[in-house]
Amino acid sequence: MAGRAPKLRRVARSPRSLRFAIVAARFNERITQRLVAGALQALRAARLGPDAIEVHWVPGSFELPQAASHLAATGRYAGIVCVGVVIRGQTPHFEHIAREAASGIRQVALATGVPTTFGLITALSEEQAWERAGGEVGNRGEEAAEAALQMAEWIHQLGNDRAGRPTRVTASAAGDRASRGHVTSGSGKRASRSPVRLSQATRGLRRPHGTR
Ligand code: DLZ
Repeated sequence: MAGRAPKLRRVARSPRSLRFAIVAARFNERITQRLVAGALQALRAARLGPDAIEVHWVPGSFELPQAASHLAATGRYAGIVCVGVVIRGQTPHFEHIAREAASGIRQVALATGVPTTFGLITALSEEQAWERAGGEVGNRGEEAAEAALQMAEWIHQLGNDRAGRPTRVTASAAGDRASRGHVTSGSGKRASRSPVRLSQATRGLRRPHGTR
């Protein structure tokens, strides 16, 4: 059985100030549209502001990392969701595109610090792709949007900026973080009011869901 991503119930920081981008590959566009719809549904469920979600289209999945990199460089986005559909053809093209898209998206996330998530379907057939675009095996776009929301919230709770630098370094900030349960006490126990959503998310990620 295929796995499902855990749902984020709500976003902790003022959601109206957050902006997310979806980058979508036009290749296999009818299926990708379903991934975009899934991603939009997840982001809208987080009650973001009215202009907080943008959709950018690129020719194919190979172009997703470059587009994500440009978007991340603007500094405007709390998260970027990449969606595309790569279906195995007669040649190794499929593998090159899938591999470059995956590693490029990871590089954007690591280099910029902006959560940039992988909502690609890599399928052996069109039928298998439809199953992962809102069919029996979930919606990879929706799951990638959930992941972007969770990562954006987690980075914010760490108190780091997107480049990984602490934004709040004063003693009061440290105390503030401790009181909200983001650090452990000297005894190694977690401070009393731990962030529920993050622990829920982490627990969900550890739960065995079977293989994809
Ligand atoms: C060329 C190509 C092929 C054969 N297959 C796919 C695919 O299954 N999914 C996809 O998103 N894009 C495909 N492309 C297009 C490439 O991603 C890219 O747009 C072109 O190679 C131009 O760089």
